[in-house]
Amino acid sequence: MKCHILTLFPDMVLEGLRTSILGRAEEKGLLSLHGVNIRDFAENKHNRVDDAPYGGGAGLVMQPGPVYSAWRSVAETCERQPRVIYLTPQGRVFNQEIAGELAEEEELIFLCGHYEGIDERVLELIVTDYLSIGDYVLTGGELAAMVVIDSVARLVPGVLHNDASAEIETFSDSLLEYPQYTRPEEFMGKKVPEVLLSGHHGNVDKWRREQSVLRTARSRPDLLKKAALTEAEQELAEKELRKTLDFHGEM
Ligand code: 6GU
Repeated sequence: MKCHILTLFPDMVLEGLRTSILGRAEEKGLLSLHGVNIRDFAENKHNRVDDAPYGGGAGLVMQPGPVYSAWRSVAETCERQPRVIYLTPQGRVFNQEIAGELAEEEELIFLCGHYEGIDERVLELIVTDYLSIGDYVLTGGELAAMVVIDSVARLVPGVLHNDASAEIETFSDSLLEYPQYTRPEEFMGKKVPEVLLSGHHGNVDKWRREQSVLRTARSRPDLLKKAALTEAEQELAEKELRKTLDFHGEM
């Protein structure tokens, strides 16, 4: 998979993403990250790419020309025109399902805005997808692009050592992950749950599944609606849910 990132801060995005697993994926040729500095396409000798908003108001708006030229410089190297993802709080809220959908693409272009945003006309011309990473405001799209690229790239076959681990964990079945333990067997007086030391895989799986259900009921009960639970698991979840409600004095 090839990701082009159009941004005023390519080093921030590339250094962040290359620090760990994605850096190794790039060395293995499974992933290619390409930063494009929008400032390199400035149309004046001061390298300015922003100006005051028409109609007045606070802040600066990124001009359409440099953004369009930066996109063209990538698009003209592509046989098929890649989707162009603009990171903005106005977008559709990103989730694991969208990550899975984007992971199918061969090539993607991410556009990061700064200041008060980007001139609407160039967005209308080049953007295919508007994505937000949640209901809070960031100073720019770079951190959001890093979040999206990280979660998409780890779904590309071979990027994770263990392909199964991409599937087992949180959200693939609408349940949160179970707790994990490693050595030592006792830490600060706290013991590893006995069942995990038993070597009985059936019991271990059963315990982990219960923990997933309990955790989801406790912290993300909204996810339970989508989870495929057995009748026993549903009862377990409801019992835990009632406990939590009692605790918060809501019943
Ligand atoms: Cl995608 N961009 C910015 N600037 N802020 C955000 C966001 C994106 N998602 C949540 N907040």
